[in-house]
Amino acid sequence: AKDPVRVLVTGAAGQIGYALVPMIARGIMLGADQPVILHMLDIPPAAEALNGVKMELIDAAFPLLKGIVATTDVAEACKDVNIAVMVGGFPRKEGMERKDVMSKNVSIYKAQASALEANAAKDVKVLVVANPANTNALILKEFAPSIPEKNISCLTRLDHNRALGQIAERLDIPVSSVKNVIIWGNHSSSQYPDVYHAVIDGDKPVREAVADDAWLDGEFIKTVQQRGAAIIKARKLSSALSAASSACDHIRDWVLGTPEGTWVSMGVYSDGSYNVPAGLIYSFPVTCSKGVWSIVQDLPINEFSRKKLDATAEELVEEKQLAYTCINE
Ligand code: NAX
Repeated sequence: AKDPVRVLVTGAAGQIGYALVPMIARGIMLGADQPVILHMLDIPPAAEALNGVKMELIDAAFPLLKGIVATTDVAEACKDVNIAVMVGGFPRKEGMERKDVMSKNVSIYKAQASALEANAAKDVKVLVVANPANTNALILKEFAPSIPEKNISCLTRLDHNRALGQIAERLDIPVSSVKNVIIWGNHSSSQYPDVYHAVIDGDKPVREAVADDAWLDGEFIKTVQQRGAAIIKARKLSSALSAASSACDHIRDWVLGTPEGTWVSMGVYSDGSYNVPAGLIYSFPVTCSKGVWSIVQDLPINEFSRKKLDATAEELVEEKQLAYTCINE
């Protein structure tokens, strides 16, 4: 039998946490033959709720779940973890300035970066979900210099899956028939959902199948960009089950590899590919093999796409500057 993998979920008493931890304990993230030990972190005001989640995990009697660490101590939570899914953060509340939210998250991610660096397994893989996801991941990278930059990522897989879903709905085909959409850039409404390279049934271009450029260049993009807001409007709560499921997809593909001929979207540290400024956490098309992601190279980018890749990069440059202002204050 395999040794258990230690998986940290921060913000585990929250909505995404509640959907995510049972998926991990059922083997959806790391495979049906991979035992796990769950590490769950939340803050003291949520300690009682966190303990309730722990009680339910015990009650669910998951065969793969070999242990539970539920704590409000960051160092304890990070001890020897192999995978860290960072869902905890400071949410934007009505009337709050962007800078105030950034400042709160900068201090959280700075502290958690140090805790991971000091306590996690040396080859820990980190996925940041909490918003602003790309910039939180960048802060984490900057303050955990001994964690390789290749091991730090943020979640744009939900946006990727939303794009697959919209194409499937439009064509009335199963979502499994659609692949190779791309989310470029920031996990925000400036993201660019790109279907120029997407295909259905293995090789038919999505643009040919849909045969409606106005829809693809307009409503489709907007729907994906605004999907989070639409979910809040409908549910009066933000996306949780889809976010949790996509976080599992992200880690599973990263650890176990992407299928041949398929790429996915991940927010990763830019090396300057596609003329995206180096030093940002930016969502790219990636393939994964043996636990390592690589940016898919040499896709042709037309003028329409170029503008959108640049606009979302520009927003990330601004976020980075704002984050640094907060660090230096
Ligand atoms: P909730 O408010 O339900 O849960 C957040 C949890 O984090 C709470 O239990 C809170 O006590 C805890 N927390 C706060 N500060 C913490 C800290 N310093 N250490 C540990 N835990 C801490 O939010 P939820 O709906 O679960 O969303 C979590 C985050 O995911 C939010 O930042 C949200 O914006 C972000 N999202 C990101 C998505 C993505 O695709 N990247 C999509 C879904 C989601 O909106």
